[in-house]
Amino acid sequence: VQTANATGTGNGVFVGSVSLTTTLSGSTYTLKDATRGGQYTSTLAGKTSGKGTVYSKTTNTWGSGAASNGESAAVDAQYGAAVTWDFYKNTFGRSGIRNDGVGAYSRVHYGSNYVNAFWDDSCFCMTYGDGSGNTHPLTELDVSGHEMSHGVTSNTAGLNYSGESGGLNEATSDIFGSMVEFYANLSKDVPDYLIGELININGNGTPLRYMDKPSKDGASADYWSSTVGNKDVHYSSGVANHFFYLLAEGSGAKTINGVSYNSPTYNGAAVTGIGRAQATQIWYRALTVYMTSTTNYKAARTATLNAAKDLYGSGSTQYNAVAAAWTGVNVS
Ligand code: ASN
Ligand code: ZN
Ligand code: CA
Repeated sequence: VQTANATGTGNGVFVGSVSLTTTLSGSTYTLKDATRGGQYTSTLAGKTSGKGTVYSKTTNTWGSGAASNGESAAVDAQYGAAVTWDFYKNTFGRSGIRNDGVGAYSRVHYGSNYVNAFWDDSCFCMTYGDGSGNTHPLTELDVSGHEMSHGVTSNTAGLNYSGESGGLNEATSDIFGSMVEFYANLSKDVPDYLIGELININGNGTPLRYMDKPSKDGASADYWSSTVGNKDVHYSSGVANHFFYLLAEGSGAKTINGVSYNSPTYNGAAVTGIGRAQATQIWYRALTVYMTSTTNYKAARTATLNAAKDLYGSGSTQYNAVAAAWTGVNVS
């Protein structure tokens, strides 16, 4: 049989109506994208192991937008993998999570009432649960970008997943997950500095995390302290999430895409942001060139200053903004 790329239409739970590159083999379409390293999406149909069954059918329209249609979560996952691929390719020239042109596959409908999503290096794959009541899939775009960025981190800096390096690992995923959201710029998932704002994981409509002021979640750290490495990595990440927000957007009150932020600083001194594009380049270069498995917050300051020096020069506006943003989160 002949195999060719095709252009399908998806209707996801969170992404809305999107175009998907699929594969036509004979008269069967599969949710597989040969233009992005062969990335595909399969269903585990409630199981918790195995590669699952790749989505396939004789028409090239997928999902209905409703979570009750199992294909809708698959559309989100396949689109999330595509946008994450494009973000890394077009922002940094990185070809896939390992920079080897190979796409990661995604599995949806993992287990029952599973309220999480995760990256796994050993299968080189992404997995999503269906959330509480199996009605709230975890397939939001910033979650896709977050989880697949764990793969990038483990193939580059290799930040250990505990202590301060674990917080930096988690923050790297929140930072790039959010930048994937800005890259996609969907009208149904308006880009923001909130993590998981659409999946209603807390049951009251609040996001999982806030980058402008991480303590708004009731547990994350806004500022470095000598005990911050004792916190869960999803809370010690707050220091670096806050640093990145300050670097990109600056301190104080700001409204972006209709969302209001108010980012404080430790010393009360104002920080002027340099914009998302340059902040993103600085973090990526720090991660891929300077950070190692044991990088802590102090070393992250040095790593990002080195990256800013390489990219924009020592003493540049960008270099000085990196220093000011770290000082703003009590990392000196
Ligand atoms: N969703 C979680 C995370 O990426 C999974 C985990 O605990 N590693 O942080
Ligand atoms: Zn994570
Ligand atoms: Ca978000």
